Amino acid sequence: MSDSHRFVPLQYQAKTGQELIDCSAQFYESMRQRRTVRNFSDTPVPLQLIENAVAAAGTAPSGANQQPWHFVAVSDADTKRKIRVAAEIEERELYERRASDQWLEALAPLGTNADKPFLETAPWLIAVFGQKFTIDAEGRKLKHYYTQESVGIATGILITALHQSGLVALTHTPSPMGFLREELDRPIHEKPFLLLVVGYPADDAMVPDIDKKPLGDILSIR
Ligand code: IYR
Repeated sequence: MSDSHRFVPLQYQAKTGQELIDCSAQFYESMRQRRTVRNFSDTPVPLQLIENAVAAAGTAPSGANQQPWHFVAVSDADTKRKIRVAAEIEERELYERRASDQWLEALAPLGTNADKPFLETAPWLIAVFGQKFTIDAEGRKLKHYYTQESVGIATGILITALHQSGLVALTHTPSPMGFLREELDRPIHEKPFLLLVVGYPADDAMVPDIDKKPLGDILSIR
């Protein structure tokens, strides 16, 4: 076996019996508490928490292990303000013109509108970018495989890690999001995937009274 295709022993922490079941139940119990939050406190969040969460996201599986993602964590007030201004322009267009009546009806229970004050209030915005390809040292394009799936999985881990760190987040998709690439100086081969708004909840934070589907609706066993 050549060095570049080296294999190493798997580091696997075996759990058994009740321990396995307890761990899985505890994890579900914790994840059940996660809510998407739109009312943020402006209390600062240490950079270390953001770094740890992004490092966890970076452990995600990806097509051919190409890790086709980049994360930009923004706490700078001026950059956050510019992102808010650009996002609100797109969102106003969406709510007033682009969205179909059916879309607006689907959104109604969330109580959202084109105003996005949380883009300035929350201490961190994390812009997630996907790379359809990369450019090698000779300037050649190298295709990435399963970019959307890979970035989606990494973002799921990021959201989970933020929740486990005691933070709350909003998965925000101002559409279109092209302005994020320009605002954050990312290269042309990176496409914004979504924007996570991250911080602590406001003391009076409210969330919509909505449920997750019961297990029987999302799982079939055969
Ligand atoms: N991007 C808009 C609209 C929006 C769309 C969906 I689908 C949501 O689940 C939530 C919002 C906004 O952020 O308000």
